[in-house]
Amino acid sequence: MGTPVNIIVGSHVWVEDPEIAWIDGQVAEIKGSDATIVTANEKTIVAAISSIYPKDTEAPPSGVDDMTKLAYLHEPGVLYNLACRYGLNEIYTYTGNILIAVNPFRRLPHLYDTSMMEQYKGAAFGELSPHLFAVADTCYRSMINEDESQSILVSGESGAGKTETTKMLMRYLAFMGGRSGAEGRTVEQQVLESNPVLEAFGNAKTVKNNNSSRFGKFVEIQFDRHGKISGAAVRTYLLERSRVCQVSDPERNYHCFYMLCAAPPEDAKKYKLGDPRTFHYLNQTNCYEVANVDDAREYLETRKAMDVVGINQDEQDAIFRVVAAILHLGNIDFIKGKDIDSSKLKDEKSAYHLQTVAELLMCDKKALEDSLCKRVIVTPDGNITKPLDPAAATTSRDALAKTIYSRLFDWIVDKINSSIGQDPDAKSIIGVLDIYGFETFKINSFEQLCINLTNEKLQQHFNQHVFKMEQEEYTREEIDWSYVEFVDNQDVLDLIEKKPGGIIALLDEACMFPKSTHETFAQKMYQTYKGHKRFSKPKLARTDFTINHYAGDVTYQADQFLDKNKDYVIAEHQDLLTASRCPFVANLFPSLPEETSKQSKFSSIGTRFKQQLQSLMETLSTTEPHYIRCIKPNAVLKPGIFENFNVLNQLRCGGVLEAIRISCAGYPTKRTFDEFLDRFGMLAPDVLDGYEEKSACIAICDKMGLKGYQIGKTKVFLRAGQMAELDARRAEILSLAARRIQRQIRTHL
Ligand code: AOV
Ligand code: MG
Repeated sequence: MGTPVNIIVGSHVWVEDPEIAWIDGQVAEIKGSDATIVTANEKTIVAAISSIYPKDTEAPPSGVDDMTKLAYLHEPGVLYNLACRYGLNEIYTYTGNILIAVNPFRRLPHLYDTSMMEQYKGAAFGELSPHLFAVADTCYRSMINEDESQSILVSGESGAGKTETTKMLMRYLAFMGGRSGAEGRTVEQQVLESNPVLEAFGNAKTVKNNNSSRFGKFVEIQFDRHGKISGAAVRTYLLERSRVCQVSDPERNYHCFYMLCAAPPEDAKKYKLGDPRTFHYLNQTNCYEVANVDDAREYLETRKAMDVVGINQDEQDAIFRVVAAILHLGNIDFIKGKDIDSSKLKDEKSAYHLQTVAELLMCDKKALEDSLCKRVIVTPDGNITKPLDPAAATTSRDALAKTIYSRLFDWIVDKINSSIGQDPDAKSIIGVLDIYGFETFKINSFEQLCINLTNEKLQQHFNQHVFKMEQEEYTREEIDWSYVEFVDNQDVLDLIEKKPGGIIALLDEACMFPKSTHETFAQKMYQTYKGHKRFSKPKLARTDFTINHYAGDVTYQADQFLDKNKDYVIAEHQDLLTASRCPFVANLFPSLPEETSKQSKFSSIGTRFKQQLQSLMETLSTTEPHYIRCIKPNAVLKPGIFENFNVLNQLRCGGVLEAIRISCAGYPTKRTFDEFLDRFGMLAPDVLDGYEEKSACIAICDKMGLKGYQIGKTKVFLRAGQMAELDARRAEILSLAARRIQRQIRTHL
């Protein structure tokens, strides 16, 4: 960000504060490179001049609706502006054409009703208050007018409001592209109703969000040549599988499990369900309810949404039968069997649940039991059956539950796609991306690496876009921008995904080599990336490694990387379910070609994810992007609380500060000739008469000795710090004038 060069005694400035990040104050004294500042709460702070920023004393108290209107574009200015607006319930703010949305954590129904949509329809961007409808409308109109596909990229951390934003965007697009008066199940209704269906199976209550999406989603809405919605496709990314068998307080498993337990008695009875507290996959945590959510009602709503989306009664039945089977599966326990290292069912209860699972999945009970507690080993001399000990049998049980659940989820996504239908002749698309933001926890594993890779990719896309927009403005104004540079994050991307040599490639190699352990994998990384700018080994670490991401350092634990990267269905499980008498279940496990089935060939989750991302980026590159950055103002999920440090960190992770840095590398301050003269005409009153606007601006800049500024066709472009320089001169003149007046008053007295 720009270095403020001109700070003088009396300047209003922002200075760092350990409690609220930035505090405003006034410079009382300057000594060498330090300034003494008296802050708003009457503390005296000495700080290096290079670490303080000028404060715009003329900024409106209610903030500005576009950050680029700030006289000083810097971190404290941006933060303070957002905080002011949030206090007034203005949750949306632009930074150029990026929309920043701060989660209100309270319902604001008037903000999203039909009359609001009517208002934004066709309104010029920036004419009305910032709003996600304005972004959606711009998107829709550009698609129609410029005949170009569009995308809206929504990002932010968990609970920031991405999914709510996405749903509202889709509503607006359905409003614009729907067929008024159309009867029955319209494409746009199906598109909208796909949301509750996906949420029932892919969302869960977490520490961070009561309705957290545990998968990424890209919805591609297709439009015909009349601008009407003609089809849609949903792509999903990396559903969190571990949640199916492993949850901890205060989180829950996927919503659908609780819904089904709360279903009307005839349904619950059909699936032999009841109190969720009786199921191991649900009772590892004490959390069964979500505030303001009625699972019984959600069940009926989900069924209704499934109807709209085109999942028929039989299919719905089968889906919930599979969900119920997973719950019963989790209640099958094992104890030591007769033979060494073998296992058997623990008790009558386990036998009952085994029986129930077999009934629900319509498979053979004995075959189910064998698939859980035995393995067939292929040897050159034929197959040998090896028993599993109770711990291994339990792992096998959980693996089966996870596999079935993730296949079920994929089936639902495919079904939604085929039922809504794709329009092969679509003229253009609008894509909406709702994907997990940058993550850094105490313990970061393989999932975080994939998530953060996604964010690195999107960040690169974002930077290139911001940079391009900036350059376009310079070109439009016909100014020279040849020396504006920006740092790319290609080196981090290479570190993670380059083939060969990247982390994912090394991981795949380790997974294919039977003797590898997470230790050998870590050693290999330490050797390969020794001295890499973006990679480091924490002191004393044996398997941890740190990546220097654009949003900061993240230390990953390599412990479970190998396991988590391996995607295979255990052959016994595959065989069991392929043979199910229920066509729905059998269909989830289509039989594999002979040679792959027995060897349970390794397939890499990391590599598949990388390819999915690649294909997403290719799609995005054919569209004109629009960005929405969601911000979670506090960690307690309550209205009215704005935590400065927390927000700053998100502005950093969401690339907002980076976007500002990029624009600061060029000409962060742009003022039309008019605005410029209004503010600074007083610096050279003589030039105001006679000169036309443009020459007057040049005359003022030259008189003030500015170097490197540029004059465009309609605007003055100032380098970082030059605005402060001019303001300081202005303040000087104003205070001189004030003193002169005071003197005059005194002499007259
Ligand atoms: P996320 O999608 O970003 O998190 P959500 O969109 O689920 O976050 O939002 C979290 C919660 O914040 C919602 O359930 C609402 O209660 C509230 N909320 C968000 N946006 C609004 C809004 N515009 N108006 C009112 N309330 C809102 V995650 O999927 O966890 O990454 O994984
Ligand atoms: Mg979400």
